[in-house]
Amino acid sequence: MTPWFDPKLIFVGGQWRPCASGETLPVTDPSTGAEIARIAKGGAADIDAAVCAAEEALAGEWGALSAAERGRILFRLGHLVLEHGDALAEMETTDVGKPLKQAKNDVVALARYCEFYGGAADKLMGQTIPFSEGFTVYTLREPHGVTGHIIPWNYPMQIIGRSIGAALATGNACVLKPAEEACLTALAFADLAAQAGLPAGALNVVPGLGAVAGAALTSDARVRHLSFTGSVATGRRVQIAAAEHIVPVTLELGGKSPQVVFADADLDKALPFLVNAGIQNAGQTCSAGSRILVQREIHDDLAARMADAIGKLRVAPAMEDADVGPLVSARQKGIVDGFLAQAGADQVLAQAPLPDDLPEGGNYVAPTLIGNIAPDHPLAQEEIFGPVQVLIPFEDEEDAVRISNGTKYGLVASVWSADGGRQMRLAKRLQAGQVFVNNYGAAGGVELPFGGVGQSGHGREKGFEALYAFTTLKTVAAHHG
Ligand code: TXE
Repeated sequence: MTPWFDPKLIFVGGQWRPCASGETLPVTDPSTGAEIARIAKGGAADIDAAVCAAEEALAGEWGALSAAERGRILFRLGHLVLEHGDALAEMETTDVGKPLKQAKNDVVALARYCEFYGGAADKLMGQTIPFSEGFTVYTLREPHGVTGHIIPWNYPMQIIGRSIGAALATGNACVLKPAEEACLTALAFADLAAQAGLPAGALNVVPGLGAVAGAALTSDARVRHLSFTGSVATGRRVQIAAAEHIVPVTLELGGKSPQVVFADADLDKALPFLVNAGIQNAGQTCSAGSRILVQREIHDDLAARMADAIGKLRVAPAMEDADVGPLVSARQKGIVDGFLAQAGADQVLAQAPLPDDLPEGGNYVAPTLIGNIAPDHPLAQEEIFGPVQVLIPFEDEEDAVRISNGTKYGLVASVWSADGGRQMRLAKRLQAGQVFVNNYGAAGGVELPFGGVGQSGHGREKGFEALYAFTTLKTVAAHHG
């Protein structure tokens, strides 16, 4: 996998250039542990240059474009993403360690975001407001200005799409700080955006360490909106930094999302969702449905079915496109191994085998089903971010709601039941930003507003909602007598 651009450079003001320090960071293939490239170690000076370039873009060609023209650029960008789909997927697979077919899904999602927000760019409208005689009052939706985007390593393409797509559609100029573990597709996206005709400075990409480049971006007073996806601890820091300059923040901080399975559920339909929601991207998914709540009378049946399915999962290097690849880094594997060490032998209900011939330097963790566990156990409370599913029995609807809502998180939830009334009751009572009925995730749907409550964060991304987040509303009251 050799990128068509030089990954050691940063992309600022429409130009590729070295970062100010000239230092680089390694890009490691999680499947083997081998270094496959190097990226720039951007710092405060590079963030400063990127913010200057973004301000110039707003004052120049980018700021003067009509909404329809911004939309056209996003459409062209979506086409280019699909044209380069194979290269992008391979890049993501070797950078993140996700099986190739999952990276291909991410390519399609990125293109869909470009299409969705390209189409929406000229459809975001204000209102006219009936007011006193002698006035005409209307609202304008205006971009914030320079927007800062800090993204994690688990779904770079999807998160770039939902965040940058909406910000560009509404006329902001973006500075993107990708995660140090996975920067390649962010750089590729910047190159494709330039090819699509995006004016210089509208999108700037500066790889670098979170505590350095990321912190510089969050503390820059010229950045008028911050969008962050990552851990609760870093999200808190981002929000504190934003408070210094009274800047709005969108935070998406992951979860411990429950899937509630009632005795009347169609288990044949549910099973693949219950398994996949926990092992997709080796469980490194913010919206992973990783807590399976199951009604007591079908607990043993469902446990046996899940144990059988999880025990048969195939783990392999990401390019072999098996069910589960490695985790992104040795650090992430250490976190997940640490969680698994908290499970007693009687709590590990099933584990997929790790083949003997897996490369030694890869970050592999066996997909695992945990059961016999109290709802307040750390394994049932904390985001593990690895291929681990936890099974918890419940007695009745009341019990299910209590356990479901009994964590600090609230990102996604699902209810599996044939009872229409129960579906509606739980959809209302489950504390989450998205609730799915008899499915999980709706295949990622770019159209569907997404975000959390509690420590899963606040603000909404995706869908039309994101366009409101990336704009500020101005009310104009004209007195004409
Ligand atoms: O996250 P961080 P990490 C969770 C998951 C995982 C844990 C740790 O549970 O095990 O977080 O992952 C940038 N100022 N999620 O350490 O630190 C960093 O460079 C500004 C859930 O990777 O939050 C990267 O770009 N930025 C999650 C981004 O923040 C800073 C996805 C995320 O890194 C910074 C990823 C700072 N001081 C992890 N420090 C989800 N919601 O999907 C770091 N960063």
